[in-house]
Amino acid sequence: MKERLIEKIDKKEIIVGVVGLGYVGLPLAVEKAKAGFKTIGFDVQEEKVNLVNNGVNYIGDVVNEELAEIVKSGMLSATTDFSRIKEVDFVAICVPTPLDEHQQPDISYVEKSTISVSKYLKKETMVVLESTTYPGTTEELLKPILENGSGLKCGEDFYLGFSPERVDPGNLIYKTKNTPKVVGAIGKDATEVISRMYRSVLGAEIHEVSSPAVAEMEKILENTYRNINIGLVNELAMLCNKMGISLWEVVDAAKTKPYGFQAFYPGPGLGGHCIPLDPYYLDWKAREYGFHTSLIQASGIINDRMPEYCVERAERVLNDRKKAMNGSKVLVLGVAYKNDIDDYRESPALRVIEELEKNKALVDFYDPMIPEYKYKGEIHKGIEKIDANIIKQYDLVVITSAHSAFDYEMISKNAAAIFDTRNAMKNIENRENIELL
Ligand code: SAJ
Repeated sequence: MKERLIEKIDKKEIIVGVVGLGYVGLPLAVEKAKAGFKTIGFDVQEEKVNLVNNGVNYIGDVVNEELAEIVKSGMLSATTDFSRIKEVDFVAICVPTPLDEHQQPDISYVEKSTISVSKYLKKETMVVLESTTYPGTTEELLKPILENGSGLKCGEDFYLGFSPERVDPGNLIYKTKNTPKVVGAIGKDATEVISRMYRSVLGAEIHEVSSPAVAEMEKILENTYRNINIGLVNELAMLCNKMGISLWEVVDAAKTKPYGFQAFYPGPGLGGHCIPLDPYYLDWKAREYGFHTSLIQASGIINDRMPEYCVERAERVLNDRKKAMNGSKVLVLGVAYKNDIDDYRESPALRVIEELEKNKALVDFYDPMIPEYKYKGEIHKGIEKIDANIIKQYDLVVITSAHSAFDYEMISKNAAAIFDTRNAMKNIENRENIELL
């Protein structure tokens, strides 16, 4: 099997399947097709499948023209028909791994996709999970499903591995193509062949590890590292405010150290579909070993508290101007979970708005990239635009995403008061109406 697969890889005869056409799967499918492998995208959402088949892009990190071209050439197509898995020799599973309402892992998307794949898995296929998950998922969950569903034997009839996605939405430098990738598979042959498949597509280092669990754990470490360091600066921001010190200035000073320090900055909380969630996959698995990941818990407590803390600080800004939060007009700028993207999943801004409304403030929001958002089943519509007259109408402007599209000079000149949770106003000289987190 190994030799035959290596030959098919080198001759680009491998048919690729990508399950899940989201912010990980679609860029990967495009890269595989661009590298000369006929690629079939699989998704349960007909709308995504139709957009892809019409060459219409919906993922910020994919180049519109590239998608259109690669689809037109016939190298990439999409389907909801999972029976076509029997056509592929390599399948990457890139489906969401969210948390449920109790912050417990929801592995159901991975499970369902793997069951679908297992029904049509044929001999001499490589199967790779890319979704961020707890260490053990590939060997304990996927392997038995694939073997039982297909009647095939892992390692003899198919290869199975884990290769974590590394996508930083909006990152203009590192894309799927040029970001180093880790591969951990069950058995040396599987590792060699799966790594070779990735090397034939990506122009970056492919780092092989000894098992899927090592690869699963390293991805969780990457994101937990960010989660905990953001928790650290959020906690220090609350302390520094009491001490009359700007943590932003402190971090900028600390990052002059050319080694051993990476700058993280406080914010209104942790957004996105990875950093706030992934560490809880490890925390959940650790308890199987009677182990509690105390730092993940501690960081979660701090990060989860930031939206409320920001509203308390906003209330103080109004109070300093003899205004009650109750009845004050507040404009929230930016609902995206981070700057210059149009994604609001897990965005802390939504909880800031919720808290402001609970305190009976009259809240509007404006985000040039997000005209409306859905939260707890309700649609929230933003105002159409901002200008000097509109800004003047509010008692307080709260900046929760520092989009570069905002005119910070205009906002500074016309806002009665500004609570800046992102240091977006860092270049504004006149600070008298600006309060910094
Ligand atoms: N944040 C802070 N302070 C910081 C950095 C980030 O409050 O110093 C906040 C952001 O505003 C955002 C959240 O944390 O709400 C997550 O931000 P992020 O910069 O980690 O970006 P994500 O979640 O879009 O993408 C991350 C990747 N980002 C970077 O490495 C910079 C990376 O961690 C993973 O490849 C990716 O998640 C993933 O898919 O796992």
